[in-house]
Amino acid sequence: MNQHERTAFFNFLETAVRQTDPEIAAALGNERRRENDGLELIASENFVSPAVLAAMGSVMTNKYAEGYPGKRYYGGCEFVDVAEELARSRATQLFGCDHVNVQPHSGAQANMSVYLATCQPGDTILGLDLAHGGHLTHGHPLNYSGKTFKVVPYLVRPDTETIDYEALRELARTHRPKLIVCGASAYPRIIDFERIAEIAHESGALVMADIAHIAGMVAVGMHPSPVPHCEFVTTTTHKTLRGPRGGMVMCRAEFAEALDKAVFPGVQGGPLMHVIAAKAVAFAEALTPPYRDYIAKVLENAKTLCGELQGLGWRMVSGGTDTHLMLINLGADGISGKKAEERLGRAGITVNKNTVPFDTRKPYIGSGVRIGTPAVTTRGMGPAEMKAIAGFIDRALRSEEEAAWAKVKTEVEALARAFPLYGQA
Ligand code: DSN
Repeated sequence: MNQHERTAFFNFLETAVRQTDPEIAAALGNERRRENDGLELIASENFVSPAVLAAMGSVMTNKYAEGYPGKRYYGGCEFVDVAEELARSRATQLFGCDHVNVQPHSGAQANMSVYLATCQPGDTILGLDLAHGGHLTHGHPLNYSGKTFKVVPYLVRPDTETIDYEALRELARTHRPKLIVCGASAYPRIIDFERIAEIAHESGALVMADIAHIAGMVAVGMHPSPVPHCEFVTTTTHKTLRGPRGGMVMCRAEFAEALDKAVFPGVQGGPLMHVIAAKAVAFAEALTPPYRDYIAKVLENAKTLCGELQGLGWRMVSGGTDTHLMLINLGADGISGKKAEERLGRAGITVNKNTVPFDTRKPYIGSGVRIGTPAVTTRGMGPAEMKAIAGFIDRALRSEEEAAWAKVKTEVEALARAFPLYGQA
């Protein structure tokens, strides 16, 4: 689509909504403008293509299709079956897995399905601690995973702030878990899935790798794949994969039946067929050479942005990044992550506060901010823009006055508008 067609497409969508619901139409228009005019640096966010968006906003939202292609509990599924089969075969091709279930509505439900397929309530699981980069669904006490299972968290090393694989081995030997969960939400380094699988298997555990953040890199071979080593691999589809908001699970052939039963009827009812159609579109996009180039640029941009921030005096967790994300450690005496998120927000830069390893602040406050390059790279930004963005972040974080943030915001908007999104001028 060229710029003119994009503008017409998005205006049409908003006009269609405006005729029945002007309030939601206004919110949609404002969100489109917010996305266009600001710098989106939340590491888990991205901008989908018009094709993905169109598939999501399609007639397949109307269809009930409990079950799986060729074996549904409702009639009239012949075309949604086509969508799900395409999503499955493309995902299998993308990741080289034996089996995939593309129905999970989210990453949380993908993970829940694996727990249901492998564990009983009260079983022991090991997961990376939330403050050390893990995820709520990897065993946090407030999450179903922490409430249902006996969870033993593992940590990063205090010196390198990278996963302490030897301590993990000791925990596995001591606790004999049913499942070791690996993968992370806020971890900037390569994860050695092969080593974790070896640790798990030596203590009789299964392994689930949650690659929600790094799926794009795994798909194009720019991060080692867990698929040959781990029994289960879960992901979301909307982060680096740049598809619709949703989840999926890959597994070895021997677990296919148990997994499919865990997703439906175990965890979910009717699948979101419009989202599954959009997943198929995103996977087709991810199988093309331009997507590979995109991921290479995401990584290059992350390295550049991280290096520039370090040059400006900011301390980065683990001393750098191998991935699409980085974490600034603001320090126990510095401004909190919450305050940093607010300051950057006033300057038109969207990030999220985050805990850092061994944080003394609570998660809602945190001592860090997480920054990622997938969304700005989708807009076409490169190393020159990363250098400018590092300067904006530095100025916004060090300022204490509204006028200073407003000045940065003007510059942020000028940069953002030079890389228009979704047909905006
Ligand atoms: N909320 C996601 C993230 O930002 O990493 C994980 O669920």
